[in-house]
Amino acid sequence: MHTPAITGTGVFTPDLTITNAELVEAFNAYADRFNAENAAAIAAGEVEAKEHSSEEFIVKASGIEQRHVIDKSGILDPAVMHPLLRQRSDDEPALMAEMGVDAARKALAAAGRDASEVDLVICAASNMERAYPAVAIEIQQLLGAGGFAFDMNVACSSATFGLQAAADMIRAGSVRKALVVNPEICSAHLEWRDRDCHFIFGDVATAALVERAEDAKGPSFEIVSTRCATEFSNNIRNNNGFLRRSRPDGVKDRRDMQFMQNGRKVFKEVLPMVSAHIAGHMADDGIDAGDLKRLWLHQANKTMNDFIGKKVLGRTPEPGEQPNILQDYANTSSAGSIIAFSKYSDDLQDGDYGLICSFGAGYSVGSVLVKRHA
Ligand code: CO8
Repeated sequence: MHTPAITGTGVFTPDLTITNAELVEAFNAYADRFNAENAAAIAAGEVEAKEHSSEEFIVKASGIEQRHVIDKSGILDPAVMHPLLRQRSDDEPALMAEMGVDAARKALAAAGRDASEVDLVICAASNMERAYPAVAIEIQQLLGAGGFAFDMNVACSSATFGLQAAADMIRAGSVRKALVVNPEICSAHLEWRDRDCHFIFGDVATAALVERAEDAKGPSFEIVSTRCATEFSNNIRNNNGFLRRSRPDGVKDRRDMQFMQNGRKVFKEVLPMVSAHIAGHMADDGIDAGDLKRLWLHQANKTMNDFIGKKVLGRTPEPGEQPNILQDYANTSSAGSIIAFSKYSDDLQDGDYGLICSFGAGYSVGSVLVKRHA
């Protein structure tokens, strides 16, 4: 058996940002337009009027201040309200592949490795822009990596589940160097016309290189252990899929083809699940709260993270112990905890322990216990 380690990470951040002020202005213009167009139906009680969104609510309920997006013009146009992304020919790189390759190259550079040394690419994300061929295989080809590649989807937990799969294969010896890539184009499956969720998501891509610990050229994070768990729930759901054409109702613009959630229920049900999951993982590995130097949590909601941090450490985390990036990136699904890990891990000292944890649709929760080797 071999010991796996994360030796490099990379983040692709789209240049464009949408502030809460821009988002709310566009949403409210859309709502006014919708209400004017549907005035008679609203007056007859057949259609519900759209209420305004508010910046204060967004910051208070989520902690999100802005989000990065691939396209901003369509999202902020009250007549469009979704990103406008150019149709690419089959000979061009897919958008997810392009974003993933950027993050992967940064992870390889951080580890001092060449893509030709990689023998596994996992593209782990909450939605794939096509059914097949796997986006991971395109990333493998664009990078010039060897071995094999496959896609996987566990929604917000895709990255940690991908890290577990890569770490287990490195342990067993079936691969030697694995890239886990998480391109998340959340803006394309978010319903920007729904004020309950229009502020939640942003776009990004992350990547992590996992190698045998003995191969690390510089500082690394040994993957001490991983733990994944799932429990079926309809509270976060997207019904888009290949059966769409076969549905007898013929409705093209169904609400359930985009992201849907019962946010309150998710909040209440996922919090205890995650806290118990982390506590169980740490207890089985003999790690006390006092041993844990950092928590890189899924970036969905600041209050949620404050609660989990307090529960896991048994006290309010010191600034920096549980870094949040959601104020700048919003929820980027599986990429969130990896952005936090990538940006806030260099200062850990030799022998320090930290824990990456994701949670979300499924429900799913994944944790990765790491140990710094400086
Ligand atoms: N502006 C003003 N008021 C608003 C707005 C708004 N934008 N939105 C809602 N309100 C109103 C509501 O209508 C409600 O009014 P009333 O009390 O009259 O009914 C009131 O404000 C309170 O609303 P909520 O109860 O919904 O507010 P919460 O405090 O619960 O906050 C959150 C809402 C932020 C959504 C919160 O519940 C939350 O964060 N929940 C957990 C969410 C979560 O972690 N989800 C995980 C999803 S991510 C995942 O798994 C990946 C899926 C795949 C990726 C998809 C990419 C698109």
